Amino acid sequence: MATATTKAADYLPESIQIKEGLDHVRARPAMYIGDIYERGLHHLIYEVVDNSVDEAMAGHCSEIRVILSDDGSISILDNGRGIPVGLHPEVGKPTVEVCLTKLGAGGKFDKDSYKVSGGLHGVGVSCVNALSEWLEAEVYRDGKAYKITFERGVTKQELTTIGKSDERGTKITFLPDDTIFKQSIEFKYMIVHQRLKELAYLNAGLKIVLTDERGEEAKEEEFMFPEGIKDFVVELANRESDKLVLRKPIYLKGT
Ligand code: 0RA
Repeated sequence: MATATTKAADYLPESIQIKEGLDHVRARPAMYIGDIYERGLHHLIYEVVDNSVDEAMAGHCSEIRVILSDDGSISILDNGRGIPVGLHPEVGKPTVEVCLTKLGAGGKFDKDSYKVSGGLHGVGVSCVNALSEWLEAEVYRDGKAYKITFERGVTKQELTTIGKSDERGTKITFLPDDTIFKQSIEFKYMIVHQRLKELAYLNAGLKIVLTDERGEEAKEEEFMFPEGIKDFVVELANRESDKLVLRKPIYLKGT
């Protein structure tokens, strides 16, 4: 499909590979997100949130916000460094565009960075993009706000500066593609709640806020555990306090 923004870069081998990658995700979605039902639908969220958690584990992000919106879309915001916007040397496009379109480009390119990936995770935010009717990314860094938009993984509006900003971070908003998912594309509050709370327990001190703007009255919950896994053990103990053997959990830390 020719668009007004078609460029020479679109015909480079890198760009053709990107197109083939996204086509494969859409042809075989379950290979990437596990299934095309409720589990796979929610996997899209985890994929995006995991990138923000990585940024937190690298010590650059203290807060993640997840917002369920009335139109069925979801936004994931973090106060990390913001996905880089400069031109990617190999692809010749902004790095944020490469992260969101190239399979396996994921969040960071430095291999040493601490990643939460494992099992099905870490297939990358480009999979989420490919399986979304639309996706928008906003990056706040270097005193500016940038925005890029996609439809079913294909760049719709190239990266542009949308204004000045003193903020720092990344916001990703997407609407899952209902032609991919076999059942409802409605996110379930309790599924998201459970996952975000677990992530907060696993990342001591990280603040995760979940807001549900759908329906009559908005709902908001905040998860932040100063002592992380230790707080989790205390919560588990309190659930079955009658069977407690030890009052206080034994905590050991090392590498
Ligand atoms: C690549 C490099 C850098 C940050 C990120 C990716 C990054 C990715 C995501 C995805 C969601 N939130 C994110 N925040 C950051 C480091 C860039 C630098 O050195 O400034």
